[in-house]
Amino acid sequence: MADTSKPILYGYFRSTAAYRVRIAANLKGVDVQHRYVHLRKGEQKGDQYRNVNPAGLVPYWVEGELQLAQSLAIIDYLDERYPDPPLLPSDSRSRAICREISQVICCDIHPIGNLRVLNRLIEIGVEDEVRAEWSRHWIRLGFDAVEARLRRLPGPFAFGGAPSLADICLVPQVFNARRFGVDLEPYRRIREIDAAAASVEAFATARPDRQADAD
Ligand SMILES: N[C@@H](CCC(=O)N[C@@H](CS)C(=O)NCC(=O)O)C(=O)O
Repeated sequence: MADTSKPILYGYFRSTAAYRVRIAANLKGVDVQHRYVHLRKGEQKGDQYRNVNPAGLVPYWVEGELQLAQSLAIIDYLDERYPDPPLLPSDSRSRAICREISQVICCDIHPIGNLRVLNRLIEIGVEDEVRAEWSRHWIRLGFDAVEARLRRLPGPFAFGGAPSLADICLVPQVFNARRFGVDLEPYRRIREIDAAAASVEAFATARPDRQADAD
């Protein structure tokens, strides 16, 4: 029987946007019920899931009357509802830069390599290797901007010793970059963050291969 006391997170193990929310929920110690939407099988387009989220995307957060799409909105909500530990730095300039890094990933990189975009490229006849290079291109361009910014900030995370929203967005994108074969050698700070996150339980348990729907 479903446990109505816990928020529900609709996701898919390889979805980087759902991965962000898993990390944030873990950092906040929020126990969620996971519901899985198999994106490769197209379950996001079926009536069953469209009745939940008409936009047909994951993640989707259901908590009582609250139904929420968009990973950044969900993470903002979690950060307000469970202020400890904070996901944004304490001073306003660093907070702005933290949002800048997050938005490069969530607005400039992720949407261009999303499944429905890649599927559309298939529909219009773009070859496999050209599609893969398309994804790598946009990841590299975004990572160039993020890396340049990170080199001006203290490690090992984006803002020193504690993970923030920027790290929550970056780590799933690194997972995705590896899937597409992006050479991460030029991105010293990005690799440093990924390595630091690997030893934090909240990040480790959110990894795609640790999810019940992983195949
Ligand atoms: N901006 C949205 C993006 C959501 C999104 O595009 N999710 C992808 C998985 S990472 C999805 O559901 N794709 C299904 C599809 O493209 O058909 C967010 O941050 O939540």
